Amino acid sequence: MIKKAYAAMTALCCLLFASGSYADQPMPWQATLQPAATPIMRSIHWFEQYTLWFIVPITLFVLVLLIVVCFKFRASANPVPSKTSHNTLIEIVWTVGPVLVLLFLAIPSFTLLTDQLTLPENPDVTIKATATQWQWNYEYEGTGENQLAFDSFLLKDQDRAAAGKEDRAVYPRLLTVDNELVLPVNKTVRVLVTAAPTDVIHAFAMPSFGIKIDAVPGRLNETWFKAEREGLFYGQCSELCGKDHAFMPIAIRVVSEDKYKQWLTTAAADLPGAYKALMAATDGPAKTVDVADNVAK
Ligand SMILES: [Cu+2]
Repeated sequence: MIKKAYAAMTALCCLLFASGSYADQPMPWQATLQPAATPIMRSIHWFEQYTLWFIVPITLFVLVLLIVVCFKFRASANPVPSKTSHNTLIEIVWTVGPVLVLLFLAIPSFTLLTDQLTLPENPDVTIKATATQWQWNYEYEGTGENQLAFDSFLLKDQDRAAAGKEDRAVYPRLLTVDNELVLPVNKTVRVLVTAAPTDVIHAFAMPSFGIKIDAVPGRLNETWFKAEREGLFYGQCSELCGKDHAFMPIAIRVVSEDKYKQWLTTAAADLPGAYKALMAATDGPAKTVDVADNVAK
């Protein structure tokens, strides 16, 4: 029931956001999680709300107890304190109560963790993200001429015009990159994450997808996601990695499978050209309609 209501709210949020020129990114004064774009993130939204049903009443209950004790048992009102040291009933209640609460939290929590960490058997696309101080390198699965790999840097202000990324609502400061990761919608994507051999630890994180995983030199971590709507999604390196840690954003452009395939074929030979063609096809009014359609389905 709560899950359904929450899914409806999330869908409504997506519709509202889809009506303007908007990419999935942090908003000013945002206090909640970003709208979900994957089933895992939807579960995280649900789990957050579910946990609050325990946290809020318990916090209020403890607060009330403290206030009652402060007034009822203060020295002036209660000069001779009770010397009771044991009460079997109370001890059973305060042991069994927390055990039950922890069980109710642990079971959905471990289920969610297992879903997050269990890689789907046959991913549709595999990519590798390698972090270096301070940029990301993305490699697409493939060999020979189809091999595609490129660096993704924070886009400098002076390069915005040339890249066609002057609309700061869609291409925000400190989150916009020169080369986005382009991936198909409704497909399972496996992400291999590591850092360059002599580098430091970074982390690959995409809030709307509910993924965050360390990029460790000499070690290959795996995660996965299935984006359910098209759009431009922003994340950041999430492990303090040095002076430019705040300047190595992650941008993922989720597009239809056709557009993805077109981009992939062109990108190996002409990366800037492939982005230009893709942006012409996805940015502007066309994108707004696409996203709204997706949510409606
Ligand atoms: Cu980093």
